[in-house]
Amino acid sequence: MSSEPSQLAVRLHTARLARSPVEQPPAGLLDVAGAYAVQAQGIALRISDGERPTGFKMGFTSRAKMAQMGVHEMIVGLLTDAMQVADGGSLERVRGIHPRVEPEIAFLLKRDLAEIPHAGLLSSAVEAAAPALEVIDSRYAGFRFSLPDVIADNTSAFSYAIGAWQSAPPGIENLGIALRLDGRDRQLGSSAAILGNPWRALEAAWQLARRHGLRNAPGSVLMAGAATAAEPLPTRGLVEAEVQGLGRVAIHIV
Ligand code: OOG
Ligand code: MG
Repeated sequence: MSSEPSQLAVRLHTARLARSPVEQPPAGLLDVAGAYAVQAQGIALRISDGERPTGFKMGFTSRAKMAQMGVHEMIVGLLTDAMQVADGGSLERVRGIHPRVEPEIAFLLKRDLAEIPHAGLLSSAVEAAAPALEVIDSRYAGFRFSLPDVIADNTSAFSYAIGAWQSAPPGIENLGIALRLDGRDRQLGSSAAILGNPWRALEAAWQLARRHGLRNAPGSVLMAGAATAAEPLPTRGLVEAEVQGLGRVAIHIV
């Protein structure tokens, strides 16, 4: 195994395509800035495969997720069109290595966050909100990673689905959130678990995007991060997230 940071992006890209996990890089190989550089190399590989960026995803914005994965700092990753599944659409379980699913809230961005000069203007960048599902799939063996490892692996991004956008969403500060598998509640939480208020995920994304030079086109998505721990993705069946007052989104696992 090579321990060069520049080769890690290729190893992770190949692991995803081959559905075969890789070992974590040696501790200390990467710092956070170096990990975002590896993430950017990985995105460039996906773009050269014909994919198009569709937005950002925040990670570790809730204590439930931090505790589940043992990482205690927020992270940001990039979404592409190849990851998107339509609401009501199907996702092939075999495309993943060891996928997990989590309930989220998504924002539709009408402006590039990098162009917003201060946090007080951030709400002007948001067009709408929607319930969302994220399917994560670490490219590391055992779904184990350090903070730089998971950043380099584009924050385990694998697939996502978004429900109907609501342009005048109800107050989203404290809404009940459920993750259901075949109609059974598997995780229950509140949007308040996301940094105390999911709008704070927007500010955190803005800060990280500025720090790491990420840009987004108008019409991009921002996933605020899971409100609950993730569940293993079932081999078949219906996976659904419902956010009280905001609606539901479901995908079929085939
Ligand atoms: C990293 C991604 C975290 C979230 O919503 O907190 C994330 C992982 O858990 O593998 O997407
Ligand atoms: Mg997530």
